[in-house]
Amino acid sequence: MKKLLNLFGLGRTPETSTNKETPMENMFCYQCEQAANGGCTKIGVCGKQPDVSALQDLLVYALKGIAFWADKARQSGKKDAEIDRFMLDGLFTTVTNVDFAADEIEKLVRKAAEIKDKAKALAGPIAGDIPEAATWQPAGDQAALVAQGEAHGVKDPSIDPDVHSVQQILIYGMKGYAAYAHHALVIGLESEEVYAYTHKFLAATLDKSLGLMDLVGLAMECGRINLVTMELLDKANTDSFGHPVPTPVQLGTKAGKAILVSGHDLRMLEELLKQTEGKGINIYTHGEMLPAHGYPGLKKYAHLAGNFGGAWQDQAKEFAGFPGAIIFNTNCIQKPAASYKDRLFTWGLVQWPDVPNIDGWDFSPVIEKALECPGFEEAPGKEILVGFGHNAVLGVADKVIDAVKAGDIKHFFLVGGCDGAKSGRNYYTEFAEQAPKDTVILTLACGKYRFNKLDFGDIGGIPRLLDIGQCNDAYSAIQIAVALAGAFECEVNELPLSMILSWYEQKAVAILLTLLHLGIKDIKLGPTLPAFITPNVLNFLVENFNIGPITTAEEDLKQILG
Ligand code: FSO
Ligand code: SF4
Repeated sequence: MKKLLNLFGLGRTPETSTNKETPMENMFCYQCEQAANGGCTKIGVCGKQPDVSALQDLLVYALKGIAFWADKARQSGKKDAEIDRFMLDGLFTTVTNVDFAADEIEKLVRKAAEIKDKAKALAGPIAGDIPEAATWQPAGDQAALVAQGEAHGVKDPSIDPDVHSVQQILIYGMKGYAAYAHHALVIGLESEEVYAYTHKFLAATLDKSLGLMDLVGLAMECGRINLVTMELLDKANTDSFGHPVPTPVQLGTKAGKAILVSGHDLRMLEELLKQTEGKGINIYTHGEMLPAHGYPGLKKYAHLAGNFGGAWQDQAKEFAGFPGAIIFNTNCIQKPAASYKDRLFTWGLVQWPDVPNIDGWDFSPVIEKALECPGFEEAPGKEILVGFGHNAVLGVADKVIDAVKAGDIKHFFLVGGCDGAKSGRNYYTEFAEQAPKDTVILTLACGKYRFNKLDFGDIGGIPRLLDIGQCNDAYSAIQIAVALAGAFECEVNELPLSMILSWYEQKAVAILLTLLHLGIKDIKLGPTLPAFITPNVLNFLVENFNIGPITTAEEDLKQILG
């Protein structure tokens, strides 16, 4: 166990497992993999300032108060669309690399106070104790709000550390699925079940009577709700844009003006494509937008020209070389460098101080900026393949199954998840490179940029690297695994399939909870374990799911294929 903890990098910061207050802290946040020494305490490694951190903490506190009343209201059959939808905005706003603007978060906190009063009126008189978060009122100015946020931060020494750890896992899982539910809502699909559980889960974090295993049960349920949400988003995307089909994507550039779109929201990309049609502007995808090229309803636009750059953490050095306008429609935005800040925009909930935000559907300022910029010369490049969603892969299931039965495909690896800046992430490149030639690699999310420009060849016409899509397309990966298990008349855990996952932010937490809810075992996780997992909770995960840390590509491949 001690070796395991050391491998995961646990035990490095005793205060995160004991919740002990440490003097001289300006803030405390440990929700993402970048967390400095178990928690960012001076300023976020992501660039989050202490005032923004406190305001985000206050927003989460306010959401808990809303959830308390909304959950009670639902128990008596009453609900309200504005309350439900506000929960998604609030949770998504606090996800890593989404909103860095104190003024915008202040607006949301004040709105949360109004929504709480609305939810309270909806619930009507109730019996029993009412938690402080449900009666909280916002202070007068931003500095006082920050002080309130500091008083309601992540740490809570009054709670047992293991209970607190699982509470945080639950909250981070909710933040993750709130992002997906938000994308589906933008397209017009929402789920009563997702809303009902969102209130139930957040209200549960205020309930002092719940023990460790109650919360573990809720965290597993959160994994189920994330699956429901990913299915909803899959339906929203495929109903709107068709099922992805295998599609080559150009990594070079076309002559002409250019706009770069980074993020996950496909509906926003579609609207921009419509508004730029015939204007001599080419649209390029960045980061998690890459899978957009596989959707028939998006690839039909001839000016969806290609993909530029790699994963999110390389934006500062890559964007300097993009001669057009750049827009983020979701995470992961970083502090803009002066070399491109004057042509940067955000959309929707994404905010950076002093960077113009498009609130709605009029992209004229972005288009005007692109027309002012020089644009690209013609410079064709390499092509990579995307578009292997569940429909495309299951369409050739017979071929895949025959290849397995004939011994041509010996093993499948799902090598996916988020990318990040740590050097240990080279593991994923090495793993993909060293995977034997008779194995197939399925990939998804931005972690794919560690190896998606390499040539892997094919096995009897089946590409050895299948890009399933964005992180939410973990839904597709699950569909593929379940279908293969059905074909081979076995459980998913008995398939020749291993999951090698990388995590960075809270959507990865939601997906991990989904995999645990489905009973998936033997997951290898890296580059380090979340700082919000205590040794006892880790022990639980190891004993029940045999989760292990990544070691080296050689060792892990040997152990898996042994
Ligand atoms: Fe990456 Fe960022 Fe998809 Fe995340 S762009 S890190 S899990 O937001 O969403 O994989
Ligand atoms: Fe640190 Fe991550 Fe929190 Fe940013 S989101 S403050 S990097 S733990």
